[in-house]
Amino acid sequence: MTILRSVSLIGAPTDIGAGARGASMGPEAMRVANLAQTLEGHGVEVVDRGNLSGPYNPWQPPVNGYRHLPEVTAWNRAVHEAVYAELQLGRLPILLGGDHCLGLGSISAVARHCREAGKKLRVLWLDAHADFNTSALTPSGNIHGMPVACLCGFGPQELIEIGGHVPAISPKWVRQIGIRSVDEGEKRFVHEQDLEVFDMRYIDEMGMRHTMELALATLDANTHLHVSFDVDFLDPEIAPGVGTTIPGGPTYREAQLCMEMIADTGRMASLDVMELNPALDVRNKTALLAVDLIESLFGKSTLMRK
Ligand code: HAR
Ligand code: MN
Ligand code: MN
Ligand code: MN
Repeated sequence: MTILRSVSLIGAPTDIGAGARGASMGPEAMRVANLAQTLEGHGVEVVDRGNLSGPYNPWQPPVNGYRHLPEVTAWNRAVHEAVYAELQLGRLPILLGGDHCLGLGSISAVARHCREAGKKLRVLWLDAHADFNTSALTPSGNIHGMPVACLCGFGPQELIEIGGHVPAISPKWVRQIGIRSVDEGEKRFVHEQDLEVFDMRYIDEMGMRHTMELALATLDANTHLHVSFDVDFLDPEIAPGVGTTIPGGPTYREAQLCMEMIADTGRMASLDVMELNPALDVRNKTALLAVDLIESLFGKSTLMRK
């Protein structure tokens, strides 16, 4: 196992791409839930780089199918540079969102790093949503519903070119897990682009173990594994602190197994923790749960293994 043991926390306190306010408080809630200290307890060296800054949320309606496109672009540029810098230092960046539009800045940086280092990339997208909308398909204009499409080259020029290479990634590198809310047009586009989606129906029928075996298959020593964890992946009964709760998500045990199987690969080299919304949480329980699951991602398990 070669889990990177030097982690950098990067806070991105904004809800610029979301449909509800409050994800801007996510990074601080993760700190209050003792993320750094908890990882240190597992032998991980942690540096907290503090928070990035960017434009405030003007809370405007969509323009040509996008809400806050200039502000979303500025935030994603800041995230891209910060994540890229940590990867160049050989560290494992944990992006603390912030809404999921910032997955674009983060993953474009990971893709750039991999391109330059001659590495393969696998992206695990843990989410209730496919986040594969375009300006023509979106019902809301909220850009947190679009980052996967933008990464694959479908979106406004200023967003798709953030990593300097269009498209930043191929849909073939992505595995989506936990999906249970996809808009009508988005659904057609997911099929057209042949995204590999393990939706909740699949997890119900085949189980989380089989799902993760497939999602993690064919990783090799030269693969960089990026995990983009949208907290609304989890069932809202256990994780109410998100802006877009969708019932019927993974249980506590299913989520733990998912994280433990990722840890077992030893390949995770970057992580996003997105959409945590403390304004909607109950006594910070969703942040505490996220910390608990991140511990498992870093190899905590009930008993000693191997
Ligand atoms: N699909 C819906 C839209 O585009 C909702 C997207 C919500 N996305 C997130 N992140 N919360 O996954 O508006
Ligand atoms: Mn590297
Ligand atoms: Mn998402
Ligand atoms: Mn989501």
